[in-house]
Amino acid sequence: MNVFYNSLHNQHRPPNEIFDGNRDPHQEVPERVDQVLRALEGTEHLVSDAQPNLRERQALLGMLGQLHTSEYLKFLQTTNFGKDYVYPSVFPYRNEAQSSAHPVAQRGLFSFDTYTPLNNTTFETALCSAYLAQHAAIEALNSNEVQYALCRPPGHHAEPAHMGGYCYFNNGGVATQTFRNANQQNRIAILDIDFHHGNGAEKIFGEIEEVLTVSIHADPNKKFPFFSGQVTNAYVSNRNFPLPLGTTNSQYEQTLKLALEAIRKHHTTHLVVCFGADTHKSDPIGGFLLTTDFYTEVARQIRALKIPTVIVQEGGYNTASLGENVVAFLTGFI
Ligand code: SP5
Ligand code: ZN
Repeated sequence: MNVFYNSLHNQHRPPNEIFDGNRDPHQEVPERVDQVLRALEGTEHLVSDAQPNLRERQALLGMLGQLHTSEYLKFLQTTNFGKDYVYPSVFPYRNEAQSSAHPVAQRGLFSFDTYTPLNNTTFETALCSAYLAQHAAIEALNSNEVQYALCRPPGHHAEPAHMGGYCYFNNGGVATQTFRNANQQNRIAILDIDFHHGNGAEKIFGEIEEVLTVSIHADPNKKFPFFSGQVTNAYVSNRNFPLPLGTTNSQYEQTLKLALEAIRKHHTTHLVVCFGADTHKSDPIGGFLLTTDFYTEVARQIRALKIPTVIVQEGGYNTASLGENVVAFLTGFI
């Protein structure tokens, strides 16, 4: 399988996330990608460093404009955040009718948490991460073979006008939009199997019938992002499958079958899998009990759909097991 990564990902290196008033070490570290690359050594997968040229950059920026608001993109692209990471601290008090150009106000306006800091490298690394998803989708269209975008920073929490959950641009959305733009008849499903709810895709595509967003995730009463991911919601083309903390392989598999059934019923022509290994039993911020071998089985069941597929990397924070978990997952597709 083709694996696309960005060798400059390690410029994105926020030292801390602010949790409960504490500066905790940031979980979304460069070592994550390094460990995956190491685990891929000695496998048959074809790893390449994929950087956008000038024309591809322009195309990608245009596509990001179909997913995110121009205000949000302009904020990320043109603000001088400086070398040290800055954090939002004041959020709109349910009143976006009045705004302020003050940097503190702007950071709060475009964020929904204090886990997702900004500096002068953020726009570029997030752009290069999103490019991997676009490039993988183009390859999938050309080859009909499954492709893997080793994205970092991740994307599935990024909303039209908000960063959050370590995410800035919605990478899975970029892959989806690439499939949509290729042919208006394409019917896409996003299957989000990160531990956390895929709020970004739900918000971006929830009203678009031909894009089905499906997410299997931890009960949002207990886990981030808290404010979305319940079974019942107002979207027309969306299925949410919240699961309790402590979910095991066999419990997860039952839910996966339902999710795949929904994807079949949608008459899906193209699939985007947002894969997070934070469902693993060893994950420091997760809470499911999935095992490494089980990821191969999950992948086999997804592959049985026989739909052109792009896999986009999301979370997974145990750097010691992330590599083997990714390899286990990819193994199920070959
Ligand atoms: C892409 C992705 O998986 N984003 C997940 C973001 C969730 N962040 C939650 C961070 C809270 C963990 N801190 C717990 C510290 C307890 N002392
Ligand atoms: Zn996650």
